[in-house]
Amino acid sequence: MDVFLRDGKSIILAYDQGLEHGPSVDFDNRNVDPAFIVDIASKGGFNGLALQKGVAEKYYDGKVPLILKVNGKSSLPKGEPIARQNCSVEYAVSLGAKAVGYTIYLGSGYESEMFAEFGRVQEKAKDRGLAVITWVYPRGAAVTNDTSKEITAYAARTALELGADAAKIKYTGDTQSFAWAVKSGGKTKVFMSGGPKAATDDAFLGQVRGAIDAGATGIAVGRNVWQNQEPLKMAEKLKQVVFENLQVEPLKTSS
Ligand code: FBP
Repeated sequence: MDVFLRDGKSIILAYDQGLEHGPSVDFDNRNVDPAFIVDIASKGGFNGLALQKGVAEKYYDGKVPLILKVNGKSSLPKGEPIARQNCSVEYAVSLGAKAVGYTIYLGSGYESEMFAEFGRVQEKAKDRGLAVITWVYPRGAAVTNDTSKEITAYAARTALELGADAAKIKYTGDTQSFAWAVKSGGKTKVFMSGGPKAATDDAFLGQVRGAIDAGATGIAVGRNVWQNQEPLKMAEKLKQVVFENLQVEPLKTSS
């Protein structure tokens, strides 16, 4: 994971929403272009960039360490969520990835299939010297609240138990409860996931402050950066909060 860290902390830019949500939900005329995001990643000083393989093949410029998402799904199927592998670890290596990313829907009726597939991906990635980052999102009929203290801690712990180097999980809404998730993750580094764009920059920065104060290693976010009218200014503020301890009121807002 060291390649993704600066002084033990990290800001990662995520751009797989084109697959996960579809272009008409999240994108405008600027951020629909992957080149716009790849440019933000390097100019904004991000420590990692998460892409699906097709975007990486055509747009990745090698400037920011790549996290290759090796599974994913669209938003169209209904029912219990499952995201299957769509890219091999070997192919991720050939694209220059320094880590693989894998989403697990904790609590889904298909959870055990994702656990098994993740296990195979994790072992191959370790063999090839890649870091393993898992997006652990509690989801499905069995999950009533995906940002509670209990379920976020379960998400972080699942990542530890299954061998991930880092877990990307939703924010609980306050520092104290998120600290339990960070503690539950043990040596698996915890990253806060962003969620839909917050009402104001300060509202989002407050969440980031809260997560970092809780002991999170960093953030792995997308929409709150590249949907911002001034993504590079947002990147600067994020770096101040994460690396320079800028104080922002840790707002009690959930992602
Ligand atoms: P955002 O910061 O834009 O929420 O991105 C984080 C992320 O995990 C993406 O990598 C992924 O595409 C998306 O959220 C998944 O969102 P959802 O919670 O709707 O499945």
